[in-house]
Amino acid sequence: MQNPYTPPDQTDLVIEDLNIGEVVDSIREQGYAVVKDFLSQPAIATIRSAFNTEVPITEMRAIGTETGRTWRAHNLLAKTRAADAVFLDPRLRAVVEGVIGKYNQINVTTLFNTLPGETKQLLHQDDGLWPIPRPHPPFLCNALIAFDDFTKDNGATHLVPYSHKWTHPVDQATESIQIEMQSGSVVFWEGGMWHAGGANVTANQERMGLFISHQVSYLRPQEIQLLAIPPEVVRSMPHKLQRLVGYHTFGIGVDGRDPIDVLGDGVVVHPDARPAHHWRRRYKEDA
Ligand SMILES: O=C(O)CCC(=O)C(=O)O
Repeated sequence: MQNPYTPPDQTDLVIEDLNIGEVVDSIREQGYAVVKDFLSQPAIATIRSAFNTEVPITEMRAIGTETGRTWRAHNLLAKTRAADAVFLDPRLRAVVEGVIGKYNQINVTTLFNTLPGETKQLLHQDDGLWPIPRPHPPFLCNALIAFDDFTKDNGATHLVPYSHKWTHPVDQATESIQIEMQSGSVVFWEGGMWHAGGANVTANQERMGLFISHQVSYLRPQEIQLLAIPPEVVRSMPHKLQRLVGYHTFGIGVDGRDPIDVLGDGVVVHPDARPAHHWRRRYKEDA
């Protein structure tokens, strides 16, 4: 029997003119892929406006930086519905499925704003949080969508191609490439890829991006979606998004019930369950 976590073959899959097989192959082989014009400018403008008004943002030190020039907002699905369509975009869904398999869920959702004066981050691997010996199959698939143009000067992401297959830690001086891309484009990378946010050496150009990380559904997410998004907010989400934030059965579900039904009625006890003395009595009566 095939392992259900094995990603499907998407060689011939094309969605909205995007050759999913090529993107997935590139992520699996070289560790990353860039898709130009993934979001249209009107879509970017709408989401940006919602992010500016609905989503509080705060200073958060990025890995290896001390300047306070990185602003972030985490847990976006709890705060706005403006980007739901991005999470459900069939191209994103297919790429994630191609890299880590169909049983996947959301790991982290973040707005990154790298401000002028920010320094380069340390090279790191996002999947290093889970202490799984390398080499291992891909279990994390990341996407960073450019809201501003990403340039070498304003902090375009550094990637070390092919490093997702390495089993040794890298030296911080390891050569990297910077992913320059225009607003609306996306860079995907496999979770084992060594990468770093770049330095923003401009005087006045912010570098805003939407980061979406997915993982296999049997791992604990870095940002616990089940806790971070209040149930009343989850109830207002599209059904597919509810599944993606963790309301999926895992083994037996919740007392045999689908977690989405439990979300709906709050009942966490199986309808046939009774206190033990009830069953003992029945058992004795039957004997
Ligand atoms: O902002 C980027 O380009 C990458 C950010 C990143 O890897 C991080 O903050 O951990």
